[in-house]
Amino acid sequence: MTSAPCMWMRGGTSKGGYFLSDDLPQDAAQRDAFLLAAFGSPDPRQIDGMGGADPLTSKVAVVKKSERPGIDVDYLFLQVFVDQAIVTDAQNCGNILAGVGPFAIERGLVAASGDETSVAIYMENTGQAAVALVQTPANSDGVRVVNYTGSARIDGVPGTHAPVPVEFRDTAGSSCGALLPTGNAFDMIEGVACTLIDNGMPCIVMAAADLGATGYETREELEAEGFAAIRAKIESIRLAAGPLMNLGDVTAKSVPKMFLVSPPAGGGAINTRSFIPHRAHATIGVLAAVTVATAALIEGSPAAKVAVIPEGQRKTLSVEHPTGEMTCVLTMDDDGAVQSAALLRTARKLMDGVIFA
Ligand code: NQM
Repeated sequence: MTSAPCMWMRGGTSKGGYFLSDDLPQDAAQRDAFLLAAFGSPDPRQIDGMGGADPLTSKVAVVKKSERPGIDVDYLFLQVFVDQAIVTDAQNCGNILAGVGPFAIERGLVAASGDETSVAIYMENTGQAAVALVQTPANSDGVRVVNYTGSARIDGVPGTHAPVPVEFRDTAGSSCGALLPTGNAFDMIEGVACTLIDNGMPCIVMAAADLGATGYETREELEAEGFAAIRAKIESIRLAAGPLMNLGDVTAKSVPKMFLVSPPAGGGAINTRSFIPHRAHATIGVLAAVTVATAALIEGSPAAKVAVIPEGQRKTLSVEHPTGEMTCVLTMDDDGAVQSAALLRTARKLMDGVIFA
């Protein structure tokens, strides 16, 4: 296969290619070879392909109509590594998820049903569901179409766009089998207190101060030579923690994500810097934000020690990141476990055409 129909979209603070499942090779090895060639990987500049030379812009959504009860579409997320010949389905992506509802309506997999269309999405990577609300007003011909313009603003994206609120339920243990795969609020790894946690994204949460960081560095500072020793320590913690999180050898995997947390600096609940897992994130992952916010609620954890948590069974937690914040609304059950998480994203159609490998 040398070409395929593809829509290029921004989903939240990420960007990538959205494909109908039928438009890609069904054999995973052939599909991955096609995507590597189409994105221009492996190459740090991805000069011979469509990838944006950054893990946040080298992403794929594969979407199909679902046969599952109560679900509209199935979404498989694929991370195309930039500088290695790897395409992995070992993680989910809540930012790219924000474009899946609009894409499904654009491609006719879901009929627009009112001014807002609810799209129930099964996330194949983790076997869990999310519901996205997409604006679908009628145009001058009376036809309902996806609207991308509006006044919703998310940090990390210039301007304002139509809101795409997304709700997740039952995300605990999405990839690790349990919220806390070791059963502990924290484990000591290489002398650092680490919460090994998965509420939608496998993450390791550590106090920035325990690693000799402030936690308020810019993305550039986190990726600079002066931070190399801390990055090396973070990677050796990650490799040691992978098997403890039921993820096996994570050398060539994009999970777990690595979090440095510190007290909020902008009136939020907690401040974060993340490695995904080698490049520093420009903002924060969606499911990663849900997971870190959940870590902040675990008594005795490094995150709880620096977080400012409001009272109540429904908590609005502003998770600060290098270029702003992401607000997560967590609803807890009577036992204090997080039952659902809601977040605001936006998405935009950038290009619709044919991609060549
Ligand atoms: O955690 C980047 C992103 C992500 C993942 C990454 C994400 C999530 O910001 O749900 O969205 O962690 O590789 O797109």
